[in-house]
Amino acid sequence: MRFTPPSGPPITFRARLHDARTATVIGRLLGLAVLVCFATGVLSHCLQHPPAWLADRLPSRPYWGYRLTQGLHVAAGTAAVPLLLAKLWAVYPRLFAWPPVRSVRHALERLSVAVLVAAGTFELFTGLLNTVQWYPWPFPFVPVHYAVAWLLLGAMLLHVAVQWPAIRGHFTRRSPGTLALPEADGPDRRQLLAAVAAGVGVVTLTTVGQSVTALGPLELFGPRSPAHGPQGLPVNRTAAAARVTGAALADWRLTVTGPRPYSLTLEELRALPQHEVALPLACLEGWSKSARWTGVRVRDLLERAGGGPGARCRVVSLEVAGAYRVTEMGRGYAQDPLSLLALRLNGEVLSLDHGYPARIIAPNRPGVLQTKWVGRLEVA
Ligand SMILES: Nc1nc2c(c(=O)[nH]1)N[C@H]1C(S)=C(S)[C@@H](COP(=O)(O)O)O[C@H]1N2
Ligand SMILES: [Mo]
Repeated sequence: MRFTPPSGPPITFRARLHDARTATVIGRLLGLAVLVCFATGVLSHCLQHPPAWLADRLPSRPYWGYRLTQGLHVAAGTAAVPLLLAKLWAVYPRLFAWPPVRSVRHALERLSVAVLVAAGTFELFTGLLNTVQWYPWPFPFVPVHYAVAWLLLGAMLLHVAVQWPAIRGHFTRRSPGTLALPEADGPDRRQLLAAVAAGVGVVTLTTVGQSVTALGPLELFGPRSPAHGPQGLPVNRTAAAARVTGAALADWRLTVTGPRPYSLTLEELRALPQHEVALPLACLEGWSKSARWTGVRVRDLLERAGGGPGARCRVVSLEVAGAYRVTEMGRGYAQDPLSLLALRLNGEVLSLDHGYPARIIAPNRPGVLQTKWVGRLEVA
């Protein structure tokens, strides 16, 4: 490819590795990763902020569903980082094509590429920093990451539509476009793709241990590794950060409001029928870990307050302020026998950081909704 700047000698890029075939091979993997991130991200968003008509229909099974989809979300996003870098590298000579704008169609095409690159970089960058719990920006992560995802999807679909002739010509080894390339380009491309594959492999293996317990030993990002933290579980928000102190808990009672409101001391709660479940805690930042929880079924507590078989509830934490102080529990979750107001974790009384004296644990749910330091349940 040749680029003639307005002044000075022309620059020639070697076509090999900056050709359409390389861009297509990397692009379709990147596209796949983006689609996986998009689908799992929209799902995660629906579980956290369901529209009213959906709230009571959300399925609480399979109990490992969110652990799987959010693990995929973060793994696909992480793998997309080396893919995006390789893709940009493969196509960057085109950014210097001259003249910069040849027609209205060409101008639109370049604009869509600019949006695509910006949105893609933004999503991967913010997502990656989110997985290490670092928020060095002035906007709220979740709504902005979600909104830009739609922009990215739109720009990607437009890009595929505009580039369709080139993509189709290079999609498979037998595509007519491929045959026109010099034989000598083959080994170079294979080396490049092997390097990209190695990059994807390394970032995946060193991060996926945060949700695939068997690969935990390969995890390189210790602070978030599920092996760390009291009682074998990491802690995102500590009791100190939530300003839940021993003093506030001294005369703790669980209040349940509804047609027949009541309140219970911790002793009285412990005297109710206890159930043990094995459920994962799956944080949307990417780590997840299964644990044994013991406590009282949410549906039993709601029933006692006069909530019928279709009862749902609102969960209110003792936490003074915070995005997850109040959470909603739709009917599907509230009535699932696996949903507990847990008092014990892995055989021990909950530690303060894990939500002592009582916390919610329910199947197929984002970690942000597994409310800690529960003070009140409101039957609706
Ligand atoms: N009240 C309250 N509960 C909360 C949170 C919170 O900020 N406040 N954080 C949630 C998040 S984001 C996660 S991932 C889990 C983590 O639970 P753990 O700290 O016991 O591992 O708790 C959830 N429960
Ligand atoms: Mo979380």
